[in-house]
Amino acid sequence: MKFNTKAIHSGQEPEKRTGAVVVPVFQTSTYAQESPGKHTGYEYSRTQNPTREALEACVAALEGGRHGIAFASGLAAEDALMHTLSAGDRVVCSDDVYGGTYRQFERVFRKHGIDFAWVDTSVTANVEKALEKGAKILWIETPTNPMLKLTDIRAVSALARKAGALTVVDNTFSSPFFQNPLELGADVVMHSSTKYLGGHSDVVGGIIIVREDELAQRLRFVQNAVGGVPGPWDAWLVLRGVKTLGVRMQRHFENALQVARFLESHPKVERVIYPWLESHPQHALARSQMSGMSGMITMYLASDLDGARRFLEKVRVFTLAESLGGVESLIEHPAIMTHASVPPQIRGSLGIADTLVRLSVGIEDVSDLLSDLDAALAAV
Ligand code: P1T
Repeated sequence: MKFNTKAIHSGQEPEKRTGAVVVPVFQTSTYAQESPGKHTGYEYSRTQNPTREALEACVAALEGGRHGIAFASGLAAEDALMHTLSAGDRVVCSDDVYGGTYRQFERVFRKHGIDFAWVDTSVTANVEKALEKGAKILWIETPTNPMLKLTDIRAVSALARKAGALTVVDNTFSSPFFQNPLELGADVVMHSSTKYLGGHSDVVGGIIIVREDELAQRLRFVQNAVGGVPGPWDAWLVLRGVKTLGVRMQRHFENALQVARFLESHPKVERVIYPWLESHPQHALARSQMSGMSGMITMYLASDLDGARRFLEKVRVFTLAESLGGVESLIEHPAIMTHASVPPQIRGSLGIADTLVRLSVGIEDVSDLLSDLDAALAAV
């Protein structure tokens, strides 16, 4: 089966008792047992829930994995992966990641004895060097949030395998429609399903996809033992979103490419970063490991913080808000908003400057997006 067919059918057989075509919301915390320990396979909703299972099976199929394990947020999914480690373990990690990922690793797990080495994984040689000291996990975000740097998934997964480390890819910025890390050699894919998977900015969620049964079992154990599960309604909302993932991503891509080209030619914009522009330094890598790009664009304004503020206050079709990946276009200021939890010095070294603006291009009519940006750029 191809992508859109899987998105609509995987894990979503008509319900057995009534034939309901849409997977029902099993809004129940517990399940009746016939005799102690004699049950239908469902005991308690933290442990098993049919709505959540449908979502897990569907996204696993989209990523080419065998197991999906869903969580209440992207950060809860990351937390579960970190809980498979022990004190003394080391993680080699992309230096440019979502601010909340940095905060969780540095401020929650470091004090439990996990060591994090932050490296620019867009340079494969840096990864090779960092793995020399050993690691349990190589954690990459590609494209990164917010600088849209890419890591060569094939190359670094092979290095990690040799070093005995698992490769985890945060695939949130691509979605499974444009990039499938497991097929490129990674061991684990993680998504904030709050973003493209859900697609409508109405639910927070996270999911992990793996191929190996043993690793899946360890993660299932953490899902149940730690308990960061999504409720059935939230699982249902993400599953509904996933059905249209393919058509939405195509439109995000079309719109974003036009917006990126428009911004690149605009005198108030100093530099546009979008992996599908020929000007992106890793455009060739983008074409070799992705089949297209989402609606995420980053740009430097030819201005200062005040100019950036005026621009962000002036947009009308774009909404000034954190998050991304919904049908509506969003825009934000990483240094003040999504990456405020990254220390200023590190932000500076990554390029997260006061004039940096991040766009999540939605699926509206692109002419309205272009005129909105043009009008707001006049205020810069
Ligand atoms: O917000 P949550 O569902 O917990 O997911 C965290 C997360 C993980 N990975 C990436 C790449 C992300 O972008 C995020 C969340 N990011 C935002 C809220 C944001 O505006 O960038």
